[in-house]
Amino acid sequence: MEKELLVYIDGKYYPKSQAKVSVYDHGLLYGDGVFEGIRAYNGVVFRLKEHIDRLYRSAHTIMLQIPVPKEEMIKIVLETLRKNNLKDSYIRLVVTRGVGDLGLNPKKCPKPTIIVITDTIALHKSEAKEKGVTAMLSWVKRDPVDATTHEIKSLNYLNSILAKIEANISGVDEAICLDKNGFICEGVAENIFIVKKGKIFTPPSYTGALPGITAEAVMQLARKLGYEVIEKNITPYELFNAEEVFFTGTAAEIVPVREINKRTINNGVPGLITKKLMDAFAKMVQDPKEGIPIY
Ligand code: PXG
Repeated sequence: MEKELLVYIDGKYYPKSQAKVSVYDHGLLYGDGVFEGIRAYNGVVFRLKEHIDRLYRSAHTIMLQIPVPKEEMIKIVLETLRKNNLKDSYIRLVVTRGVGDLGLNPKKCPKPTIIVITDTIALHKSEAKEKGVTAMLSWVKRDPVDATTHEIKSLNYLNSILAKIEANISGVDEAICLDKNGFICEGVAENIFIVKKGKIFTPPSYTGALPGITAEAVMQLARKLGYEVIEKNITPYELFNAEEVFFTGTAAEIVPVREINKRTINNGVPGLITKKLMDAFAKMVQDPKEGIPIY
């Protein structure tokens, strides 16, 4: 039998089938917690420091005191990967408010729960990357910046899940959320970019989008390749008429969008700039300088 993956919970390692948290954990009861989705490529954890920084910013915003310093958290992630002999991996780092009673007051939770899941990830190129995906604008507005904003990578993902359900029942691959003013915000777990007259545009974080680590890397790559990248409000009209549209995210990497609400983008094929960025990104993630080595 294949050996079970080990999961880190609060200083101990448990086989996947026995990796459990209390039903009194406020991460479960109230979605009170923060997380990161991270990837390792060929023995290097891509932009791990940036992910850890973002985790601590999310925690700081919700006044969750992570009980270990950042350097220790990096060590925990690397150690979990080593325990599982992983070189290419999907890493899920979760810090919940911890165990409390059946009231939402976080004061009742003395100790946050730290969970590190490192699992395998399929690396082969999917059809989505070659042909592009279909998407729709969802009726579900992104949580506003003066509420449970997605700038915080919290355990509250119902906003994204509602949008994803709409995509599922409509038979398209992905959903795109608008902000409360009607501007384009982001995909359910991806940032969004459009190309217009050779320039690249993406919504600013004040639409309530997560400041994506892949998006940041892609903006750096695009500028290096000589493209202008501009953060500005994007209307649905601009999206429908864009020359190219693509998503970025840790899980998605870069994915071209070929159709939105039945409007074809770029004749339904991935655009040139999108493809250039996909190639550059595929090289970037293999660069040891872009992350922290596991071994
Ligand atoms: N927006 C939102 C709302 C996200 O959740 C992104 C943008 C892209 O950010 P990064 O930093 O990944 O480029 C995300 C990322 C999962 C999973 O398992 C979710 C994300 C990333 C990885 C895994 O659901 N969300």
